[in-house]
Amino acid sequence: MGMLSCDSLAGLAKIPLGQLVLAGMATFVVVAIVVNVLSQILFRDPNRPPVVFHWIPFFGSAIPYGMDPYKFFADNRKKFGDVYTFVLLGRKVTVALGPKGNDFVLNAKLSDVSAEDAYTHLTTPVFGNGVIYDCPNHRLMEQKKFAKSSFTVPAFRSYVPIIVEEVRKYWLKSPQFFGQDPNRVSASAHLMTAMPELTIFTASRTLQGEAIRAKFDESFAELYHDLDRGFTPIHFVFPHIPIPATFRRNAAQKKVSDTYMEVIRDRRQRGDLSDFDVINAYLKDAIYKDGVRMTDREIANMQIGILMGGQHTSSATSAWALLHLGADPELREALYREQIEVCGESLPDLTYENLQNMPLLNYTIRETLRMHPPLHSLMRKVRSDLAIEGTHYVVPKGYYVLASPGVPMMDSNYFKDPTTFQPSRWAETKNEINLDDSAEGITISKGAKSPYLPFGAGRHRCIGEHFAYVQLGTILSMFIREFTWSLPEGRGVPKPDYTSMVTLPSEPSNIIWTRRKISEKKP
Ligand code: X2N
Repeated sequence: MGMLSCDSLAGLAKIPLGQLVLAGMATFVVVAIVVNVLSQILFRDPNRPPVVFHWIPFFGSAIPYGMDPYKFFADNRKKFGDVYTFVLLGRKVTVALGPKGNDFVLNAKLSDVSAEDAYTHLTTPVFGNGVIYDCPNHRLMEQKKFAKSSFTVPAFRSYVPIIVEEVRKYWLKSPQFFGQDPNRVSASAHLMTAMPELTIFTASRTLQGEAIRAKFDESFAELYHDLDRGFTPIHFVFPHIPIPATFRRNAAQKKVSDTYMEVIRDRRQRGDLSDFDVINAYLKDAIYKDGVRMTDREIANMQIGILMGGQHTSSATSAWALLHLGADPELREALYREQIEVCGESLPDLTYENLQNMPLLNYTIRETLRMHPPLHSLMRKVRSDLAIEGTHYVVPKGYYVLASPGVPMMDSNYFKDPTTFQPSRWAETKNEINLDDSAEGITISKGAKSPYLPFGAGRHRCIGEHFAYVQLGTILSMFIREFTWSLPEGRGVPKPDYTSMVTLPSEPSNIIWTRRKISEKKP
């Protein structure tokens, strides 16, 4: 020890400062890693879920989780079972897998967990203040109710013809879908451009009205694009990271919100609230039980949330559905026959009632959501120490809990040949999935214990499910009636990409479209 003498100190003085600082930092990192590794090996609290081994503190398992969450969940399930904790960029996240895990996270008591504490850093800069995850949960519960009149059968009945019209308009102005050229038989279109556009046009027109829809032909598309680029896993981790995407997100939020406020004032002035859209729904109903009225700003921000919610999830789902149909011509033709059986040989414009009579179409959507639920991780932040039933584990306050409904949806214990896209599997299943828990031989009836939860469960369950089925059903019907299509040569359905907010196809799939009417006339 006496060796650390004047000699070595004198030696140190000769090393340039920069190198000393670097060496110091390197030493710090090495010590941090060693301490982190040793503490994982040596200090295992039997009352905490096991921790996924990671070399680098803070960073933790960010890379394997971020690259392929389902592989990460499966690998660690083999080691630890259904419950374990991993470190994600400074957060401790306890995963709870399987139907019971879904129930544990999604049906947890309000006093125990909070969605807003988990999500607000990401969503509030995008949606704006005062709504969704930027308010107490009882406010969100009422905000969901205020929107209800836009998600009723009469509303859906009015939406279907509007979506039909929007899809036609889109094809006519998009050269990728032949544009105005009546004679072209085949063309190719980039799916991940087309589906987000079709989704935003149809959702904005139905849920927010003509005035807002019209703005997407001008400035709004670019502004929403800026909001999208601020709605990423990076912004979940670092909400205010000083990069251009963040500044643009903030500027776009103000402009978009201001625009909605103008439309809101205009609507109020004109006093015509007859359409079913969500702006009207809030103009009519948005007074909380305690007498507090939602402000125009809050109603405006709600519109952003609703459109962002519908946008990513629906456009990803329609893209996956078209990809699977492109890979399975027989299924696509069966869907075409269903259109004719239900609507008649001349295929008059689709109605909401028609959609209700198309089981294969609805099974196709259901199957797409089984294999590609848009959200792979649903999180809550723990507010007070949470015991996990049937174990000795306690998840402490400050941790996150994570449910991944997609895990049982791709598990052979619940779905035969889970990696095969097979809409007909749903014909054999009762509407209500009552899981027979084989381990305990008891039938579980509670909602969140279902193995099929693409729309979540509990108080935060999706309110957009039926709208999604109407929107997807109508858009898919339009494609099925008009085109045959196939995947680029030698390609199958692409692998998923998990690096954005929703699970997307990893390849920019250029689909080859052929128009039925023309190709069937000219043999
Ligand atoms: C940097 C790869 O990528 O290692 F939109 F009104 C509107 C919030 C859900 C957050 C999931 C973190 C992933 C880090 C990867 C509305 C319709 C909603 C529902 C690490 C190197 C949004 C999942 C956060 C993945 C973090 C919030 C959506 N219906 N829309 N390293 O939901 O509902 C809405 C609701 C979520 C997350 C993640 C990484 C109501 C990497 C490489 C990189 N997360 N996360 N919606 N990671 N890497 C929505 C729920 C609401």
